[in-house]
Amino acid sequence: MASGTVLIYDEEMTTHKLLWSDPICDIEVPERLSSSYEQLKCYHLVERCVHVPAREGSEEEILLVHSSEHLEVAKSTQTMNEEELKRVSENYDAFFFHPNTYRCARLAVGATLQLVDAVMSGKGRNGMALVRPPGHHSQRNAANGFCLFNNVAIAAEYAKLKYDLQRILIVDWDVHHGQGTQYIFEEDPSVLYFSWHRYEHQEFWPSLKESDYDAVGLGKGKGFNINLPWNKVGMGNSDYLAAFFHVLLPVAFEFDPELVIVSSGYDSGIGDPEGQMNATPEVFAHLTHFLMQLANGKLCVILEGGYHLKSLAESVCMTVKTLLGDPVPQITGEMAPCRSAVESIQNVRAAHKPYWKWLTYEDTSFLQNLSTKSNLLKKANSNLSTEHDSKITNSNENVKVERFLELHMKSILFPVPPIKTATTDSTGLAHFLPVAVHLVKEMDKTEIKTLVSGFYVDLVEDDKTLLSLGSMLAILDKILKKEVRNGIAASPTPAVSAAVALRHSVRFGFQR
Ligand code: X5A
Ligand code: ZN
Repeated sequence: MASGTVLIYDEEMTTHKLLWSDPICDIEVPERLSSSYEQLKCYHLVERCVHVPAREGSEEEILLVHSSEHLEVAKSTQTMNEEELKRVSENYDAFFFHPNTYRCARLAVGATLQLVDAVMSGKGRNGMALVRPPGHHSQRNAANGFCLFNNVAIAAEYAKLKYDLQRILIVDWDVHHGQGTQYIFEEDPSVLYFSWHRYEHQEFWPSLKESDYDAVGLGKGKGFNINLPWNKVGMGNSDYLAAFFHVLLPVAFEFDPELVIVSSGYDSGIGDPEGQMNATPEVFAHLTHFLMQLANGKLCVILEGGYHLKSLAESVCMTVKTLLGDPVPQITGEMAPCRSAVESIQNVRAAHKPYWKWLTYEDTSFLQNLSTKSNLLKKANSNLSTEHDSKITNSNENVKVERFLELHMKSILFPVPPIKTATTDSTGLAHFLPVAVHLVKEMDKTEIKTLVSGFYVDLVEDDKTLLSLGSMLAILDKILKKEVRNGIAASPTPAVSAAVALRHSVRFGFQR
């Protein structure tokens, strides 16, 4: 049974870099990878993962998606000088070649396939691959938007072939439309592609008509391409969660994928210069957690964009932490999607109603009402936020996202108000606890005897055991009354009392 979380990272992918000045491409820097990995180390997440080495994707694997012409052009750049590299790069919309780009792109493909193999073979339950260059803009015959080979698309074709999969879900939460991935699977009903993206009524790059909600797929693939265009910047946690609740998750559960692959761009997170969105790192923990409920947990997360180094790194950590099974942090703040988000969600739901019965069954009249109510009514019902997260960024242009995240992550990871922990010892244990401690009184010995005499006949004569039992039962009582979440009992015979308490929690606890 697969249990671990796989992490794939190869420092060599930091050698791909921009050699000349280009204000469009200069955000795609090697530090995106190295600083994310450093932050994973900082949170002690690296040591909790199963490490699988990257490898080069083979030519044959790249040709699953790309033309041999495209492969040959990419290959030919290995021996070029700067001037030649610049000239080839200019043939594409937002791409740069470095002499080691081809090697890095092959490692990015190979790392992605290694992750698919690890998850499909059961070496790991799920995992993440930190790769550069990214992939989702790359097309059969073209580099585009910092992407040379479409790592995720190749992985989907590879998984279909090698593991005979019939249904793969690709979730693209990068802030850009992965038009490359859309083109590759447009007619393919075995790959369900979902992408949300900054669109602004086609104003935002790549400014394509086919990024809108009415591009639902072609031929046999109709219904298997889902575009959720954001027509305003500043989308936040509530907008992303609403998109998951009301669009992606109903469809995904009906589709019932055998494998989920995430085109995991974090330029949809707060502070990103491209996305201009407001979602905080912990929302990615929730998105990850939802997707872990599909495909028996077989989830492969592949890095795409993300250009605010701090925001990117924290969001990567949130994702890996969740893959490892840690509890997801609470989301605070405005919990209603904004008007523009609701409109987009309604549009994509309407476009896909012919293809997915779960969209028909869900009653979303409440969303309809929200989008037509007056501002006053909306405020009164506190249903819908008309403005985005004003508390976080809108009020002050000069807000430093980095500073904000520094404080924010502390409050997320050590939430207040704290979970209450009980203890029966006032001196020894209190300093271990991060939160306020409630003292509980030991129970009366005869009381305990009466309680346990039915099944622990041989134990109840021992005084120490009775004391331990008393401590444990007192805490158990608090837990059952929901006054505390957990507790520590001071006890002369810890092993005995723990064992007895466990058995008691089974006997009594769940009968109340
Ligand atoms: C992978 C990714 C963005 C390209 C933006 C070009 N690409 N203006 O985020
Ligand atoms: Zn992006």
